[in-house]
Amino acid sequence: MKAFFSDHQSRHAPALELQNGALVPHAESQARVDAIKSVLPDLQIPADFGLDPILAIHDPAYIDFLKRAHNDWLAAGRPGDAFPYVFPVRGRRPLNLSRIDAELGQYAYDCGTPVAAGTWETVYWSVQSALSGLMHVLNGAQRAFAFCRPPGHHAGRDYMGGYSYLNTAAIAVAHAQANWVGRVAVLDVDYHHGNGTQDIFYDRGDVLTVSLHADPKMDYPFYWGHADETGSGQGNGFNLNLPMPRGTVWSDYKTTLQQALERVEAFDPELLIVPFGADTYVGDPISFFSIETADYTEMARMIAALGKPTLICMEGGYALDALGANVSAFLKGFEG
Ligand code: SP5
Ligand code: ZN
Repeated sequence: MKAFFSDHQSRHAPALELQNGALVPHAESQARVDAIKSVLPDLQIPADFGLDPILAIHDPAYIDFLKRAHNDWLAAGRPGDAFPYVFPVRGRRPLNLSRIDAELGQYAYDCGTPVAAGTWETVYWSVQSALSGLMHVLNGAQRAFAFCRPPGHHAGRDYMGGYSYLNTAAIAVAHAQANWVGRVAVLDVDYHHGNGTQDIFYDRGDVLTVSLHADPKMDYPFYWGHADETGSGQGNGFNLNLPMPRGTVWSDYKTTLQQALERVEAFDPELLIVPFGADTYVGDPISFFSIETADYTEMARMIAALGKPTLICMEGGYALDALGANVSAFLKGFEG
């Protein structure tokens, strides 16, 4: 299957993140790029679809902020990556503040998603990879792999978090629907709940969002991803969360995936988008499922059996020594 990636996507290189009380080397590193590239010898350079598809999902003020945040940080005399440290929680009135720290807190919800020097360029091209994969599918291919990096599924209309800045899968949904596509299903198989995607489509009945993930009672992102979040208004019944306990092995994951696939089948989408995270892998350094490399092939075969045109968007996966093999095992399940 065709895979899309731009070398601009290598620029983003945040040094540190705050994890469990310590500043540690950032898990979403450039080494991930090398690991995945090593199993994808024939990467296609994405076309440039411009800003409009991004603005179909994201708040223009947020996009403006992302473009200049790191420069504003440097202009304030700060070294390194731009980090938030104070957040406008519950009920703070909207204020038009231009102090970089105030803006960072307004647009971020965690301390793991700093804006680095090359962040804008990288996230812009990550979106273009998703859109190029999408257009390949809309032009008749049965599937495509968008090697999106950094991840996207935690980003909302006007917020970043979870290493995500622009929601690549959501932007692909909007662009598909700006063409000829009606119903789109998003089946998220990253270890973490796809909170940004859920938020963006929560009141929509023409976009089904399904996420299989670690129970947010125990794991990031905590405040989203619970089973009773089912959608609102027109979207009531069109969001399905399937949380699983830490330690989940493939045989149990498989049963839950079957449930997810039945829901997708009943929805009968014209297009399927799969945010894929290899952080469900048993050896992932920040996650706690027990999926083995070979299991990814069966996981993908089950998804492919739906027979829907499918765009796969790369999300997480941090076990550098196995990341290439896991991605390649997953993609293999879609072939033949
Ligand atoms: C796209 C994606 O996978 N984002 C994940 C963001 C998770 N950030 C918080 C990770 C906290 C991990 N704590 C476990 C430490 C184990 N030593
Ligand atoms: Zn993840």
